[in-house]
Amino acid sequence: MSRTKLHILDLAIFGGKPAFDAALHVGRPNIGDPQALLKRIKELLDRRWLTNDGPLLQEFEQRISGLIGVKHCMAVCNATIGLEIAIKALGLSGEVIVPSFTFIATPHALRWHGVTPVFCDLDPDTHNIDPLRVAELITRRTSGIIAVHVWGRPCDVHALADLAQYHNLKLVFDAAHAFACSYKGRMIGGFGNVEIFSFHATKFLNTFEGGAIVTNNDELAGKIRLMRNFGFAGLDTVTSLGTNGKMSEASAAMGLTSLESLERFIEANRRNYHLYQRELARVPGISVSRYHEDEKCNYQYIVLEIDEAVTGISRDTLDEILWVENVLTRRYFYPGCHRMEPYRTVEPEAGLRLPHTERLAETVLCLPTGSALSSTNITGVCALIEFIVRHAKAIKERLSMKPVFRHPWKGTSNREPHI
Ligand code: T4K
Repeated sequence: MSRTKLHILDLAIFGGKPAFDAALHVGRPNIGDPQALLKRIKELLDRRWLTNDGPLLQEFEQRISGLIGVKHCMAVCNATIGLEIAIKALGLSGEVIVPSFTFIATPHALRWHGVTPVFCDLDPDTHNIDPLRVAELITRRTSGIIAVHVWGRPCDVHALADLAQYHNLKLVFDAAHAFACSYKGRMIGGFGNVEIFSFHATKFLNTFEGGAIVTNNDELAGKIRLMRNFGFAGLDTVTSLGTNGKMSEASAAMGLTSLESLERFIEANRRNYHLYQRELARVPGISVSRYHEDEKCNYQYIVLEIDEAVTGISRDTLDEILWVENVLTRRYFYPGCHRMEPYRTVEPEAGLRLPHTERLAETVLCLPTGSALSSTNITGVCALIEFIVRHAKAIKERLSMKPVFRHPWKGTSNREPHI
């Protein structure tokens, strides 16, 4: 249950009691059947086989391949290492075109390997990299494109594939958000040279930490398998450079258990999405980004776009007010990777050629969702947002007059308490 606000002084930012007693998080993990997980953990302990291509890992990889309809799945310890292995295996060098509107892992994986990420603007309707803008950035130094299926909504895969083929570029999809989603009826995972999923705790399907590299290319898959395990091709034979990208048996156990609840997780996210859509439809200036429901979606992000000219309140003020009410919204992917280090120093004016990215980074707000959230939580959050927008003018006036209660973790650090 949430506390109803009758007057703006009831808002926690002005000293009222927070709407929610316990924090509502974006990225609260979905947990499958704990008994099934514990059984698998007990069995793996009994087997004394904890990592290095164990039976649970093999089963997990087969399940993913079958589900996605892709030939090869190499599970990894996280998607960032997955990206790095893909970058090495494909021999990316020089410049690679990436969106700036993504999690910092995407450009960092390139830069970590001495490759320069060239930031590209997005399509404001889809939030994904715009193939027309990609085309303008291709130079003789370009070796590839890493596109991101932001929020699990597919990129313009065919246009990017045409571009990559015409210019002889490698094409990688950062599919961290897009497990169990489809593009034109085909599951994401089989496009480009390679795609990478994330199974981090905050993703709708998790392995605690983890990810997977998927491809239909036999030769590339062989290379990636070796690279994931230090380049070992036998007990004491190393045939290539490699790293430790292995997923543990405990993570695979979590993955298998999570997969058994996959449909339940998607259904919870779908319900939440529809409820948010319905409840927020009456709030002027706030729109919930839409999923294309003729495709398979995982609905794992609830993404608001806030039009301050209509709401009368900025995204950042709304975010700050909601935090003190215990609604821990997230400004993904503010301020845009091009405004973060080391990229900001390299190209301080990058924002000038990324107008859509800049606007979106200022207007997007992600709301809590997932199986841990009840429908009363959602109606409570929506009523709160409606109240704030309805009283935007008075709230802004009051905010300009008085010192306010700020969330203790806001401003100093972006980390929340472990609750
Ligand atoms: N590419 C893209 C496009 C990505 O979005 C990501 C990751 C990657 C690549 C790299 O994937 P991995 O290498 O991580 O597999 C979170 C996640 O840590 C990150 O995986 C994710 N994207 C990103 C979008 O979100 P933060 O910095 O926001 O995490 P944090 O710790 O602030 O947690 C987010 C929320 O989840 C908080 O409200 C707390 C809650 N939470 C978190 C954890 C870990 C829980 O309730 N329980 C938990 O166990 O990055």
